[in-house]
Amino acid sequence: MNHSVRETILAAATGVPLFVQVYNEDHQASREELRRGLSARVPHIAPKFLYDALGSRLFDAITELPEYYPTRTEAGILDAHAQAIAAAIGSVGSLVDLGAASCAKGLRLISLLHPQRYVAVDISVEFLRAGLAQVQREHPQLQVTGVGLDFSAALNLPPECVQGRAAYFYAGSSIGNFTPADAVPFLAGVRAQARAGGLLIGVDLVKAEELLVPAYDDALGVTAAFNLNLLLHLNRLLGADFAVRDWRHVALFNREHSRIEMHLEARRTLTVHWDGGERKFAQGERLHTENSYKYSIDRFDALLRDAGFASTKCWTDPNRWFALFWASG
Ligand code: AVJ
Repeated sequence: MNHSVRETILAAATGVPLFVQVYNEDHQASREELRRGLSARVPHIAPKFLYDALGSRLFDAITELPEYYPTRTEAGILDAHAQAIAAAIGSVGSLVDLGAASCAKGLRLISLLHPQRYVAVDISVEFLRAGLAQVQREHPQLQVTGVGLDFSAALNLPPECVQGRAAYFYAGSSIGNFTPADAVPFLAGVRAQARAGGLLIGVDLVKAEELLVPAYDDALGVTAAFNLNLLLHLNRLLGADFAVRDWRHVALFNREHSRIEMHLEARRTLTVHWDGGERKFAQGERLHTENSYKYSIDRFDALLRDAGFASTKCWTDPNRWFALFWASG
């Protein structure tokens, strides 16, 4: 980040949201990553590529589906235990919302914690504009900053963005996109930045397959559209020629790894071409597009402690479908 951006952040005023695209995506590097994934023995694409402009809207629609319990269950936990959660977190100068998207959950926490500054982070700063305008309307005195940043590898947030004691918020069980082995260093990085503050994190819990699988394979086909839309994004990024109708959405629960997997399965034998390469897919062959790990409360608590957090508190819903942890120390 250059000098003038640092000064802009330091001078952040109240009343007008400030927007910063910290990490201008290295398109060459992401194209290389995509080509490698498509050419691998088991073809795979990282889930962050699900979130182009349409993908982000489709994900928003997913959160309203009757089968997709995580978003509303997490909101219910936050409502039911609001006072206890606020007391555990204590007073904060900054609320840092990781993967803030529409900022709907951030708004709930702002009302609960009364920070001076709200820092919303998402892979593209464009996705934050509408949500942050709403936040600023409802809280005119709040310092509002939107940061466009791909933090799927590591959270390299400019330290200038965060002032005072900070609560980091990672909602919706997005931590489930990391393998447990990768989640530990990521969480350790958040802990290092949070220092005297801490992390409020939502985690989806292991439950019956009859509840898990429909949440990722809904009757309306919105999740199928969300998954298939990845192909349109790949066509644009790579100059590829994926035909959406040649592919089928597959969601399954892999019990051995305790994760939902999303795949795209070729309906017929076909060859996909892209700038500088191609790959043949046999009928039934799959492209792996997402993992969504499901935890037990004890297992996730152990993961937080492996990441270095000394103290954890946990709240859950009556069905024990979802958990919210406050990790600090
Ligand atoms: C945004 C990663 C939390 O894993 O439940 C929803 C993404 N994928 N439906 C999840 C998702 C398909 C979601 N996270």
